[in-house]
Amino acid sequence: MKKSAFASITLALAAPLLAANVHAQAFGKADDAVQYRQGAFQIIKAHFGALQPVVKGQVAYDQAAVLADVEILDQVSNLPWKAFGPGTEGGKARDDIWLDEEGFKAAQKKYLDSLGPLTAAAKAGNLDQLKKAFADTGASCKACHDSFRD
Ligand code: ASC
Repeated sequence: MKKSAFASITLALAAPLLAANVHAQAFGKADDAVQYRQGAFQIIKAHFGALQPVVKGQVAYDQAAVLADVEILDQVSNLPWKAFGPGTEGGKARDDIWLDEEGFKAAQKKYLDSLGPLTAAAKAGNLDQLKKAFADTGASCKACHDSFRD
């Protein structure tokens, strides 16, 4: 084998490993990526969960408080996805995340898209609208968990 061919085959084989390494590098190590995304989901859970007693009518509807929670959701919901890079398997993540990247992306999009109506409802101060949007967002959480989380 010619030296150049050997070099390009070596590079082709090593490239995915390098990519994984570079990605993990952004978080120091793979476990940092797992902790990062779990941390983001904890924040999401806390602020989505805070809406639950409101839509169930267990606490008084406070438009400003709801909007504050939803605005945090809007921000933090952008964070976890880039921490699912190659070589970051672990936590409760199923391998399907890496085997079905399109499906995982579609599930992310469904969730992120659901935040539009949730935000609109929170801004409008309309509790009925909020209930509907909350249910839709919750359904998108569940759908993703059912397919991609252990
Ligand atoms: C939550 C939460 C989830 C979702 C999901 C919706 O409040 O922590 O994981 O809603 O249970 O079905």
